[in-house]
Amino acid sequence: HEADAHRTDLMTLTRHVLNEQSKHPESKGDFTILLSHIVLGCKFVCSAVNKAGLAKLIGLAGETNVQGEDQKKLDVLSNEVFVNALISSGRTCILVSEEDEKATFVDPSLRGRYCVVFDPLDGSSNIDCGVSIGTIFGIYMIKDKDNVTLDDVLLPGKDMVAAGYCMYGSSCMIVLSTGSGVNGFTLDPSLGEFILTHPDIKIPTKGKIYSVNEGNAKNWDGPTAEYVNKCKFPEDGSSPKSLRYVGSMVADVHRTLLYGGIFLYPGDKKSPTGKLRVLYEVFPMSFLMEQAGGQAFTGKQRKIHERSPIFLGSYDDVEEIKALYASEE
Ligand code: AHM
Ligand code: MG
Repeated sequence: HEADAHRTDLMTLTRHVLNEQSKHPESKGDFTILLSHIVLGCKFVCSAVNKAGLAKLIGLAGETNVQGEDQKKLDVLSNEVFVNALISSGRTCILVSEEDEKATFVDPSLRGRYCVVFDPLDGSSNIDCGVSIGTIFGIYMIKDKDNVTLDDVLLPGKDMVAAGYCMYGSSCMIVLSTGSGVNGFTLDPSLGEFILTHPDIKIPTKGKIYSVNEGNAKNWDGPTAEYVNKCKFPEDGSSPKSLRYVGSMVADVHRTLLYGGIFLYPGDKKSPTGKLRVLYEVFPMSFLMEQAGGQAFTGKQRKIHERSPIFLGSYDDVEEIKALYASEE
């Protein structure tokens, strides 16, 4: 019967993307090939994260990354794996990684039409204690692969053709949007395949959770402070929201996507542009939120490692904080 059919007729990520691409007669399978290389990177990082304690992979590699932070071995490794996988796919032309100061322009002989912006291993402060971490990526498509410049990736998030993340948590999951909804795939370790487990994810229109680093409250601006205060002391007689904050963007956004609520990393007096990076953290997550029926509002920075405040989550919850910022102007 039906349950058995599901067990023998698996909707893998590759099959799902092939199905989606077949709706576009002009597609030549390039996108499917690109994604299968991203999936390879995710599987490698997943296996490395799971073995990290055992293999003594954890520890400082003795290098600092472009933002001057200590770089852990796993970050270096993950970056190398993704860069190699993306270049060898033959489908990319520009890569922007959080770990590399400069964008990588792929050799013309290996060039394809896609630009990938990514954070290979986000949530570095959580690596050593075994808390969920993740990979975040966004994909742009260029018109002319023989004539590429950095401007081809310095584009608004809404111009992405796809975005997603992989969470290395209690299970390994890829959440992906190619511009028609959001789907979640869980790695079946015995098969080494990502199987569609969360079809057509829709975020609840309102949630009961807010997620923010309250340790920064001293420096918050008016609207953020007022919003968080309202979460705790609602004026309309509703119950207060619960606070959940992992400190790993992928885990915090994943929970927000599934349970609803709001995630915020605002700008404040100390860091007016917040902490999270526009291209490979803020834009892909905003793309996913909007595709899931939620919303996101961000800044407008346009340099490869630039930061921006971010507020994302359930439609109604984001609407509230947007109104507070609008009334300030
Ligand atoms: P990282 O790139 O050094 O890992 O920093 C990004 C992380 C995000 O995953 C998370 O949302 C944020 O930093 C948490 O920052 P904070 O510790 O300031 O709350
Ligand atoms: Mg990061």
